[in-house]
Amino acid sequence: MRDYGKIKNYKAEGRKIAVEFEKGRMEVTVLTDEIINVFVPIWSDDHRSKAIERDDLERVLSKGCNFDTSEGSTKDGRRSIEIKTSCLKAVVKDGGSVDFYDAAGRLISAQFEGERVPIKTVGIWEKELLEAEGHTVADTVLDKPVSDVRCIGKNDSLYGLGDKMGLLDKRSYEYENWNTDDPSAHNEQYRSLYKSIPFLICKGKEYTYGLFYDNTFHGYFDLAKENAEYIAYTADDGNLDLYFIGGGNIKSVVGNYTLLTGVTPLPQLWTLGYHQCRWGYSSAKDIREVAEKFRELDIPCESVQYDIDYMDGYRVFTWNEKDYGKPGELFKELKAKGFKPVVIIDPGTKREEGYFMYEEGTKNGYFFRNAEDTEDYVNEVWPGEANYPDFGREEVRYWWGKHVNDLTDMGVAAIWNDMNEPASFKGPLPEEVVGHDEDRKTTHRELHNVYGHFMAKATYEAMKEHTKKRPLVITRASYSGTQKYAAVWTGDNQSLWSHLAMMIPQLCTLGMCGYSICGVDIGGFGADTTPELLARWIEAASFATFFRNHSANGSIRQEPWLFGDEVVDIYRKYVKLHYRFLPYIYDLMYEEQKTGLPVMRPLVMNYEDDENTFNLNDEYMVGDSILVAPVVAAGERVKKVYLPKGDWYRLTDGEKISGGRYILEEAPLDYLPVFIKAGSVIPTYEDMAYVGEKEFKKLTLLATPEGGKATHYRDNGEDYSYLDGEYDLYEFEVSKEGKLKVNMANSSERIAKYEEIAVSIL
Ligand code: MIG
Repeated sequence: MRDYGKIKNYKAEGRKIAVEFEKGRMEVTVLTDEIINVFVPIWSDDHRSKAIERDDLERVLSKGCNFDTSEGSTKDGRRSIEIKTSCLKAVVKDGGSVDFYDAAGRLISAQFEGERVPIKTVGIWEKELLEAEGHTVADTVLDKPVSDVRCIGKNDSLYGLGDKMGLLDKRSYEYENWNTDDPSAHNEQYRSLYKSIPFLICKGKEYTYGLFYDNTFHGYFDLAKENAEYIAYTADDGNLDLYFIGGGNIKSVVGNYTLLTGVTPLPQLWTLGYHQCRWGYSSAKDIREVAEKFRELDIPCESVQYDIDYMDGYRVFTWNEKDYGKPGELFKELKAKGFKPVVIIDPGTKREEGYFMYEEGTKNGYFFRNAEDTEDYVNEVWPGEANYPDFGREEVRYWWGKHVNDLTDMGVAAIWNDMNEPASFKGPLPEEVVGHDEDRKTTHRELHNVYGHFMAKATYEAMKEHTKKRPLVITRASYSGTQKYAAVWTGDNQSLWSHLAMMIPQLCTLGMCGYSICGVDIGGFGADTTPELLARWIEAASFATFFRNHSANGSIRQEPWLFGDEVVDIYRKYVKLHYRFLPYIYDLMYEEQKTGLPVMRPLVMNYEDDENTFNLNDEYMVGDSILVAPVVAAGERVKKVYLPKGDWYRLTDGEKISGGRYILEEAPLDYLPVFIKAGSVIPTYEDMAYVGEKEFKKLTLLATPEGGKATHYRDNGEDYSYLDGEYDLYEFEVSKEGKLKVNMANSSERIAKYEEIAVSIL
């Protein structure tokens, strides 16, 4: 239990209240009326946040805030300091506990002041036996330098933590934040994956709040697993740097979290389309054949991506001419057919005399140093012995960025960052490995969880500056705030039904953590997919913002045409469905710039009072208007669908169905249950083979018989001219009779106009 002794004094300065205890100190800072930071300087006097950068902080502070500070005492006679805004009240007490109250004066998050009692007690000898047998026995370490244990309600739900496995409601799980590349089949009790996002949402009956523990060191969450009464966050090092986030509901908590750490920037339109990939397209011929087959079979596609095979001996920023021809040649050839080149880049840089990356990096001291700081640190990845760029330094990011520019000069349209946990074949990087956070020398202990973050930042900033287009960077590892720089995918899943099912909570959770552009490997990366699994997977993923089929070398190939005509037809149908709704997805991304709310979201985000949604794992919503209920179980031909209160319309036949209940939906293999909420107006496009194939001349507004309103955004889909007003903003109103009224809230003559805007009543 935390005990800093009695409060000695406190001082309010601007937004900050510095509290001096007998045995420690704490700063409470009011950022907005809905965000209060509690900072205990255990490791450093300043925050050293990687998630909240200077621009982010300015944006937050520009919101202004109002609060009062007063002294009081607790029921048990302890001295306390109360900091009260219009929305929250933080109460700092003798001993160092901090409680939070909402605007109605309800205690919503009290510090747990008892002793933690682990539920599992495995004796040392038992542990040895179990481990000898091959079992992993995790230590329950309670005594960590950074610790925050908070009471929660018996029935509270918990959401968040990024890409972690497990159900949507993370209650009763335990997790670790330590970015991990583990190729075995990710299962429900995995404690860590590739990303570390220490952001949680707690939802009780009468309150919802967020907890963001901004700390990049190895962190641990016990989410009411060891004890139903509390949740515990601990870390090996760093500060206790808690942002308590109010707002009253999930949407505003997510909005506040993205206000703090940034939103996913508006992407280029094409990036939201379909992508094909495989580790093992090992020549120009492979890529060309796959690309052509998509056109031939009339399945829309934007890119056939280049995995590590395209490099010369896995040396980053090189090109394997033997198998892929002259650099840029294939790009040009496929560009004529509408394909955009997307290439993978790993951080591990081959150690080899004469190789330019090695020479430049070594000469300038751009790589991580060993624990003694006597020489560059060496481990092994795909190219063999490799060094790790010290991405925390601006100079190193700039250097890396110049090579990224060489790629974009060659024609590369998007970059995919892999292995940036970072992965290492010869055991993990020791925590003492030396690197930097900007100019400050530090160790991997602090940097590990932000390695991918800084790499993504290096890549994004270079692409943005150099190409003047909105970059697509796809990263595997990330931290809070990386959403400003990159889209994410969930790494190496497998062709398993359980992994298809897991996609829904995983992507919904990433969305609740600010990652509005995210996806999983459709069909499954490892192991061998089956016709039925692939069909159900493309259906289930058809509204994903990162929409890519990818598979591993060594597994069976995963292009849809290898699974027979039925699968090809299903595949085409759902890729086309995705493109039909592309303007709606893009509109949601436009909205997301302002609200931070994701495209794909769990039902609980939209229907927070409906307990049937609290842990609904096999349905999701796209914005507020579309409900998707994919079949994610083998052999299932009837889907149990929960429709929240209100009226819904089945997309395929327009039948009206009243909600607030479960329905059974016949779901043959080629059918994805999709329902449109009454009162929706949804912009849709005509068929296309890829974005850019033809002008968007016709927009069809899909509306329910009630009519309704929609805002529709259109820009050139590529660059930043929209920031100078080069966009059209349509306000549509469809009457009950199906009559359309159009108002332009913004209009630019540089943006092409629709020749026809039609209304289609469901
Ligand atoms: O050690 O580049 O998650 O998407 O195809 C495997 C090869 C390295 C892991 C990525 C996967 C990619 C693969 N990579």
